[in-house]
Amino acid sequence: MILRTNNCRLCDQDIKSIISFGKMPIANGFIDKKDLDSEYFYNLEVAFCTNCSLFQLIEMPDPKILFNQNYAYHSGQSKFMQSHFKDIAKMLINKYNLKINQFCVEIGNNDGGIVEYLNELGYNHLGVDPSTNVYNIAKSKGINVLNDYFSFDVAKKISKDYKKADFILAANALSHIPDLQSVFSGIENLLSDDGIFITEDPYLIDILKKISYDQIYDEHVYIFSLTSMQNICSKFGLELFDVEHTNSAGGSLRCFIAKKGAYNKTNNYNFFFDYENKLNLLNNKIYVDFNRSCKKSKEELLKLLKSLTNKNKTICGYSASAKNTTIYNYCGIGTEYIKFLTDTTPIKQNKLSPGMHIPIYDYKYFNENLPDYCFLGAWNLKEEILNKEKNNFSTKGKWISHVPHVHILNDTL
Ligand code: JHZ
Ligand code: SAH
Repeated sequence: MILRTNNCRLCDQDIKSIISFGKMPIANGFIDKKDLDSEYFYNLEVAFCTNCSLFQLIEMPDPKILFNQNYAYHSGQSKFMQSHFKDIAKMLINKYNLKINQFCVEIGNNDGGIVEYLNELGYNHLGVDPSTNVYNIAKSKGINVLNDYFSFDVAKKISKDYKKADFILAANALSHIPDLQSVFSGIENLLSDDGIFITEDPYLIDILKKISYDQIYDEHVYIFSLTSMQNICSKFGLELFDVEHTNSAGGSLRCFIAKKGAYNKTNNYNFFFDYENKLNLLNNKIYVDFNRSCKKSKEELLKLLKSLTNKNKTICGYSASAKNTTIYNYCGIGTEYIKFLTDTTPIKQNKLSPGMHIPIYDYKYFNENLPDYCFLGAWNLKEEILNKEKNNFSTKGKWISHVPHVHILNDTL
């Protein structure tokens, strides 16, 4: 089933379409050859609300099609994400003086998450994730987990079965839940009177400035800014009072939210508020420029891949990230340019990439078939990957990245 909206999913006002990426498969829908006939497609198109500025998908598949027993993204595959989650746990302990009897709930903790570290340190916690395969991995680590979609009803049940939460946490999860009414009224219900909800997702301004249009795909039904997040909170008796910019997921906004009036707004909040006001997120211009830049990025990537292929250079994609599904399908990049993708996640291996059907192999295959060029599919993990490859692929071949513009690393095009 496809969830389509013609009005803002928050305030029901007019939305303005920004860019249509065309027919798109499920971003994490890595597929077996035998299932190709039943591959699922929807129309990937983004819009912004002319009233509250919320950047959102017009169409998306039902979350049950995306998040289930076969969910392919496992955060445990990245050391960077692990240390990022550890840092959030440390922040709760050092900045907020987290006490052993306080209760932390994480929405979308996947195969571990922030609660993995809270569990190791003996703190009272609960993770909530609907994808059964990653839920099982988290459970096997001894983490307290609930296999469900966080919603108003689930929040009420947690309040009843456990207690009100002192902290609710989410990383790359809130932007994945279309029903804002249910999720935010659930947060308001579950949060204690002086509790804090800390959530981080890719930041709209990073995406617009880095032309990282690959962050736009079915799972990211919303791409938040401080402005749109505050507009959401204000409808549910909540208030955003502090923000931090983090380098996770290619540039994210970490939002600190509480019951209205519970905390004073910080200098950081005021700084980002002024910054976004100057950018004017209700003005079409910034999105028209983005649309033009996306088209240019597509043309330049195709031009580079064509010219390397004409010179008989071999190219592979390093990682089979969800983001790459948007790039490969929007640009029309298949095996004529990219021979294979390599990814460390077992569930993605020996399958085909969504839509363009590029084969995905493990690291051993990559090592035995080192190409001349690697497209850095997980550019957000550039440091971790380049460090891992400095004595391997990087000694033989070159890296291609499209962020913030198409280039070969350390080369001028
Ligand atoms: P990576 C996913 O996006 C989906 P993706 C989701 N919607 C989201 O918001 C973010 O995550 C948080 C592999 N890898 O992080 C592992 C290697 O092969 O860019 C991953 O499959 N070798 C929830 O999929 C992929 O790369 C390595 O050495 O765009 C990275 O995916 C390393 C470090 C990773 O997220
Ligand atoms: N927090 C991790 C995982 C992000 S993947 C990280 O930052 O790496 C997004 C996760 O959100 C998936 O595990 C998915 O199953 C989960 N998710 C999707 N909808 C959800 C919902 N309604 N409630 C809780 N989790 C949800």
